[in-house]
Amino acid sequence: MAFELPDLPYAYDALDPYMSAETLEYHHDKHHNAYVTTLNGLIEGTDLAGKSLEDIVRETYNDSNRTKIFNQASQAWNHNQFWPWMKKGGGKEQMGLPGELEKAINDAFGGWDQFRDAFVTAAAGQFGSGWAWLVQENGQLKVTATPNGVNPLCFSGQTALLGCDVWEHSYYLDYRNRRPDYVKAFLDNMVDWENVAGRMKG
Ligand code: MN3
Repeated sequence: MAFELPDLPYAYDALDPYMSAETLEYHHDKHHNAYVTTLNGLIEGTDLAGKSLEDIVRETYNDSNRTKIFNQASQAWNHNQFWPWMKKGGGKEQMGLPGELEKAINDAFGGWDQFRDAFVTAAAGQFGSGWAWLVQENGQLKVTATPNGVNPLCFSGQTALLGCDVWEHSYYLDYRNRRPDYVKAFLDNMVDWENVAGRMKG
């Protein structure tokens, strides 16, 4: 069974003006689709065919012979998560935070403002392409950043609660070089915080 590109779970213009229809169309239909179709070609007829995306990511991470497969598999997984991490009417300014998530953020960071600063700083400080994450590890929330397609599946004990794509293809049409403004808009006006809260364990 080959992997398939999941449909975007909302209309192309659902996140406008924070993320344009043009960005979503290119990002989903071209970039995400390319990760899926390239991955399918690379694993066809190998021992990885038929395995889950999560298993392929974990098995190929840091394997210098399978870097190409890791890059495509991790980016396919990342984007599968990324679209449902956003919604029309999302973001803390528009929907607030679910109570249990607000409490966990307060416990870990001291408050929303401190969390937001830490996340934006991690995203802005990721040199080149990569992702910023809110992860849960040993019951504790923390912010991380990773290069290229590397994601929390690569680190045992980490659960990805939220990831922000900071590759230029994610924001350059709408924000040009202003990556921090994109990340602030992501947190404040795009993230589906119910989805994030639903990933918390314990
Ligand atoms: Mn992307």
